[in-house]
Parts: sequence; structure tokens; C-alpha cells
Amino acid sequence: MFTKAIVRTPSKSMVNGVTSANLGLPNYELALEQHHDYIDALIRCGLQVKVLSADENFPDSTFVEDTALLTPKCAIIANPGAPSRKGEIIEIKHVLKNYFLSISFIEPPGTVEPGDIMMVGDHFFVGLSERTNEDGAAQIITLLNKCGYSGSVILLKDMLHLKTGVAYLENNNLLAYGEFLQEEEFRDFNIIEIDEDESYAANCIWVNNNVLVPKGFSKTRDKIIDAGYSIIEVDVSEFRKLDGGLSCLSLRF
Ligand code: CIR
Repeated sequence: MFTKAIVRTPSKSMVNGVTSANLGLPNYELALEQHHDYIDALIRCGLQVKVLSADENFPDSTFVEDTALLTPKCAIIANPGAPSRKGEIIEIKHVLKNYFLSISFIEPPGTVEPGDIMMVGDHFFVGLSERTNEDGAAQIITLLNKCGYSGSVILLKDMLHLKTGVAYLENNNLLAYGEFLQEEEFRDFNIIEIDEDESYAANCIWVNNNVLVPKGFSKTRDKIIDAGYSIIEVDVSEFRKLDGGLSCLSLRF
């Protein structure tokens, strides 16, 4: 169960964020509204939410998930692979000191963006992507081992991040799309397959027996309800324009 979340208000500069989505520029006012709704959804799931103020220097800084990996036993500050995002970790380090006694760091040349990391109990799957390199993956697995967790790598082919295409919903249930449907490492999960025309909805998040699902993906929503979950739909259309989704918008711990 999670008790807390950290989010960051989108900045006006978000229109300059990194993206490959081809969906046009995000509408800032609408993004702010959607961000409020996202915070409300986390509060409804029982979380205490710390809202960091917008940082105009970093257009992608609302995607706070990519700055750190937080677990029940340790906190690790990431080193984002996207050059424009590296500075996002400076303030997060100070924020996390309020919650964790000891904090570890990914050191260059290692890069890690925790959008590439999926926690499944005491095991962490780490995607090797354009943002997370082998050195970074090896560092994070070593750090996880030190606090009693295991880790393994998954080589990504097309996805931005591991959790772009896969989401663990606890109880051995895994939402999966595309290249991850055939992934050997995932063969023992009960796979809930995401249809191609709803691929964006593979990025859901489990929060204390609820699943947050992006609004507008009814087939995925129904499959998750059929699997026995309570769902909360949240419209994140403006974040999708920047390749971001539900998981990216918070650190949950
Ligand atoms: C980026 O390209 O870094 C941002 N525009 C989107 C980050 C999405 N983060 C995530 O999936 N964890």
C-alpha cells in the first residue's frame, strides 16, 4: 500500500517538452485542470499528496516519476537520459531528504529514468531504453540488491519507457501491450492484453486497490473492471501530447 505521493504542477514551459507524439501542443490551462483532477484521484485513493511548485526551467518537470525511484526500503535519485531533464534531480534531492534518511544516486555515465522501472513486490524490472543505459541499469540493480531487492533487465525495442507499455496491477495481473506481450520475463503473469488502438492505456497505475485509467479508453477500462478492480478515470490528454501518462505524473511511496 502507498501512503504518500509527490507531484509537480506543470510549468507554462511544458509546451517545449520533449515529445514524439505528434498530437499538437498541450493546452496549459487544461493541463492544470487535469493535474488537479489527478491529485484528487490520488487523494481519493488515500494518499497524502505533496505538490511541488512549477519549475519553468524544466519543461518536462511535471513528469516527476523520472527523477527518483522510491521503495519502502530505499530512495535512489535517477540520472535522466534526456539532456534537458538532468537538472530536474537537484530540487528533488532536497525534497526527498524530508522523507528518507539515506538517499543513493545514479552516477554518470549511467542514466536511468524510472519510467523504465516496474516494481513487482520485491523484484524490479528495469527497461533498457534510449533513456536508461546498461551502466545505469547495473547501478540501480546493485543499489536495489543492497537494500534486499532483486532486479532484472528488459530490452526495449520501440517504447519510450518500460511503463509506456506495461503496468503491474498487483495480484499477479499485468497490463501489457505490443512488444511486451511476448516477453519471456513476463510469461508467469496473468496478462491483460491492451488492444493496439488503446496502446496509450497500458500506462495505468495501481494505487491501494484502485486503478487509475486514462479517460477515453473504454475497452481497457472494462477489462480492468472485469479483472475485479475499482477504477478511477482521469483525463490526461494534455500530458499524452508530451508522451507522458498517469505513472509519470507522480512519485508514489
Ligand atoms: C519525456 O520525453 O521525457 C517527457 N516528455 C515524457 C516523460 C514520460 N515519463 C514517463 O513515462 N515516466
